[in-house]
Amino acid sequence: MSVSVRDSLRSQQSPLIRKLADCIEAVWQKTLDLSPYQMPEDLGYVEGHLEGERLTIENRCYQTSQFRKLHLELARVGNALDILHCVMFPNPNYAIPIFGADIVGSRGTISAAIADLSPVRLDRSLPQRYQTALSGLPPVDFSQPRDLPQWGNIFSDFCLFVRPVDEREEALFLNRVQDLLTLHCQLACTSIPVTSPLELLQVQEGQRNYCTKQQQNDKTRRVLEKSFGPEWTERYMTTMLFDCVV
Ligand code: BLA
Repeated sequence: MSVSVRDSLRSQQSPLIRKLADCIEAVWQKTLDLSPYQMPEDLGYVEGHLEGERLTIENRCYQTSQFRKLHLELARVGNALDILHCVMFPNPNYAIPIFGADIVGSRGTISAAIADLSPVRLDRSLPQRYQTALSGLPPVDFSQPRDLPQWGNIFSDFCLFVRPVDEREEALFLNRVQDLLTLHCQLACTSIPVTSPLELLQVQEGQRNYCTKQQQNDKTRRVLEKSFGPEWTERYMTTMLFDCVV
């Protein structure tokens, strides 16, 4: 399936967001066999403005045999806030981590750039193949690392959460996410599905925990509630951003 690169919102966004969105789709297209994903009809393109500025959201979703949902979202609040959100939810019969990334930018600066391969195991460890591959990546150093919030105990020890201060750090972040993503797609494609009912349950529980914690991100919730109200936001966060299938 071919992926269109034409995108109205994307062309207006911060360079790092634009580049990462292009990069994510390019890696997906190169390494995975993408199929269409049926998203709720009214949630592909959304605009809202209850109070204050208009919030525009564009969603792209795909699926593959290893991933029940690949989700790339771009959002913009007025002319002030640019957001990229990406999550790759594995099918529950694959005991592989959840790739997630979020970038929040405002008027030319990026305040938050986060990317991780988050474990689904209860002990928060990554599969050995992932640990080995990730340990082989070159070290990265950012001048303004950020602290994770309390709900952020879902992330791995390899989680990157920074405020990139200049173009060099933005490029470093982009390169590192490209490495993480490429590595993940390659490892996912060669991973073997789990068959034991216990393992299946454990993966489901891990994915559910990931979604429940992400739904506690008040910063995301507040932005959405301002434009769409609490009910719509609850539905969006639990069906589109972090839906647990089980
Ligand atoms: C932070 N997310 C934020 C912030 C905003 C949003 C405004 C605060 C920025 C800052 O502290 O500088 C907003 N993010 C959004 C909105 C959407 C979105 C509106 O995705 C969607 C429409 N968040 C994710 C994913 C991860 C994630 C996949 O969606 C990680 C893989 C993490 N975002 C994340 C974290 C913070 C954040 C850890 C910091 C939260 C905090 O400091 O309290």
